[in-house]
Amino acid sequence: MIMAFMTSCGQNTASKDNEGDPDRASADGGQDAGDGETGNGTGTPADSSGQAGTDDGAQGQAGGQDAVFAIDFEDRTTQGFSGRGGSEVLTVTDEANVTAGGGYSLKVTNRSETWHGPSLRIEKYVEEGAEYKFSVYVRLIEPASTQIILSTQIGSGESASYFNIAQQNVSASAGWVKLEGPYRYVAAGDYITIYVESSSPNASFYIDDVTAEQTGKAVSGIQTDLVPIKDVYKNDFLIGTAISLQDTYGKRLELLKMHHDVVTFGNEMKPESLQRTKGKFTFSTADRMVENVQKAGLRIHGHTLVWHQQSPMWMNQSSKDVYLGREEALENLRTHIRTVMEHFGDKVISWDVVNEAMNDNPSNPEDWRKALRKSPWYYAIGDDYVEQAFLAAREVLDEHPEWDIKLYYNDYNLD
Ligand SMILES: [Ca+2]
Repeated sequence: MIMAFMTSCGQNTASKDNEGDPDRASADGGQDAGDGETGNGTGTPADSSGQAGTDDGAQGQAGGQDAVFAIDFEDRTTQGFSGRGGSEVLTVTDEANVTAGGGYSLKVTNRSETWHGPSLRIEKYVEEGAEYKFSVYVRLIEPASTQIILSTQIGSGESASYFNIAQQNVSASAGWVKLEGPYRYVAAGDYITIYVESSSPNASFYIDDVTAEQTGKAVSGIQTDLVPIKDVYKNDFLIGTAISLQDTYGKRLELLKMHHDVVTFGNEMKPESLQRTKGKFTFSTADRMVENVQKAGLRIHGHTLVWHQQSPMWMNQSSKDVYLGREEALENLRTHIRTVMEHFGDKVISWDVVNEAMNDNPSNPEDWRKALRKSPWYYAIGDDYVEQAFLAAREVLDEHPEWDIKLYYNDYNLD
């Protein structure tokens, strides 16, 4: 069976404590880097102060009458921003500024997790169904470079969803860099934030001129006078796409159902989503998605049982760069695979058993051992961890001959 998965621009999925969906981040890496270098949309203090002499300073960076908010820290308060993790230190400072005619920005220090960063509650600004364009200027202090991500969180606790709005590789020497992107709030609610995080857990940075403007009204319905994509290819392969919780409701679900045969979850079945703490499985969000899409008649491809990212450290490490022994790591691997597969049973038609175990563009693809990514699983178990994962998954299937589930290895950039 062949499945074609399509992802749509601007719908990167992000997890709370990861640099977004690394599947997507990898694929988009070149493009992101390009954005940062073209100068298109990026700003520098010189650019902004240059405009200050002629523009009305009150207009700020918001740009136009659709502005929802424009935050510049010129009142010397944090203007509603708070630390996402609670331990971050947010300081309004005159050390840096990007606002035309202004002098202050928000300095973010003492981060210790990738998902830490300044966060702003915005639910009072968000109209369900409408699209907004967000932008923020970021100036990296340290390390020398990292990926900075502007994201939005919808909902809180276990039902929260996370989406990347914009992401860019930023260097400290680049000065102020503008991150900008759109997001349409198909589902809203009583807890929505935008926040800035980074792939380096300890990065410090300034932010300034945080703006939002409404760029699109609520969508009234889906276009139904089209031939569904799944019908066009019904004799060739299944049509699938990656989704998150909010795609399993309302018009988004109608659109999914119209064009697709199968879906996979961007983050909600990844190891850190299902077993962040050893022995404590958290299936509630994934279960809700399974129920919603199955009611709509969609099939599900499970993603992913074993991966080197978005997996909790306890699975294969005792501390940073210290790896568990082979037997302990194997037991963790097998327990996770078995528990997850038995939980979802034949609600899925297939699983990505192992994801992205190979290096990008390996120099000698003939030598698969040397091409293996030096990941925590590799260090803890050895170069047969991929095989061991498939054996563990096969064992579960052998105990359930009534299930018709295919096992896949998933990767990219191996041509
Ligand atoms: Ca400012």
